[in-house]
Amino acid sequence: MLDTLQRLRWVTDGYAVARGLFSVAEAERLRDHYMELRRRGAYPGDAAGVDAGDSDPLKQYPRMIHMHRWDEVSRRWLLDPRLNACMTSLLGREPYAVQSMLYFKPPGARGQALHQDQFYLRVQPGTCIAAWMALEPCDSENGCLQVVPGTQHLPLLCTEPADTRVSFTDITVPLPEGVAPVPVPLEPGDVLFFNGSLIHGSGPNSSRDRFRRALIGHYAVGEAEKVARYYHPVLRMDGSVVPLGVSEGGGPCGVWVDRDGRPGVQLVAA
Ligand SMILES: O=C(O)CCC(=O)C(=O)O
Repeated sequence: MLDTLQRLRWVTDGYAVARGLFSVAEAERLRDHYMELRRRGAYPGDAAGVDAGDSDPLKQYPRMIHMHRWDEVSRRWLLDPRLNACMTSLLGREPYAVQSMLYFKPPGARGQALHQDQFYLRVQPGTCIAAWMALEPCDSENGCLQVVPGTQHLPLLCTEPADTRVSFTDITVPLPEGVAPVPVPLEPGDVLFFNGSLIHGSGPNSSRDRFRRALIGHYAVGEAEKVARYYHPVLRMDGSVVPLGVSEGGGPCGVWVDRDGRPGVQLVAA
């Protein structure tokens, strides 16, 4: 579970790590399960069609999305009482489950440029939370997640084009000078929880022969009334459907400005 230091980190830095929340054996079983699913073919929600002959490793092993809608193993993981207990202790209330994702990130695969999850989920009021579980050792070499501590209080920043040589997504958010993301190395079964406004992303997998498989759940805070259409149906942690409204994108976004020598964010029309 989450110790005192991690709870404090959630408040000050916007993320927390639950070491060994799942056993190594559970992580390995999940890893083998998704490799077998991927081997068998394509599924609704895949980020791209599987193309074993493509030179892009991400086309050979595309991300799986929303597997919990058709795979019982994924559904059980997304609603697992251990994830619920950690998030409830951080948020003071049970969250709602809205998305599952599996990143295979084979050797040579690009990462995902810095972003804020709320840009996509648009949870209102409040925010979203991610539970990012390592299915094998994740470190800087194979492209572990990187976070920018303390950015959980920022509004949504205006996006810019990303460098698609190192990112499979084509937008990113800028950081002010002197601010850099920090890697969060994890062991199999460790779960990183992070706030939906926290700036995060990952670099390429530069290892020669190591995958970087991660199972990710996205959740909305329990006081949420709306979430973007793509994330419906919304589930309570007991698996029942909760009828939330649909939120729209758009509205102002933040740009970095100098405030007496320190970086601050000013909202501008998008
Ligand atoms: O696993 C990664 O490399 C990126 C995942 C991510 O940024 C997310 O789930 O929001």
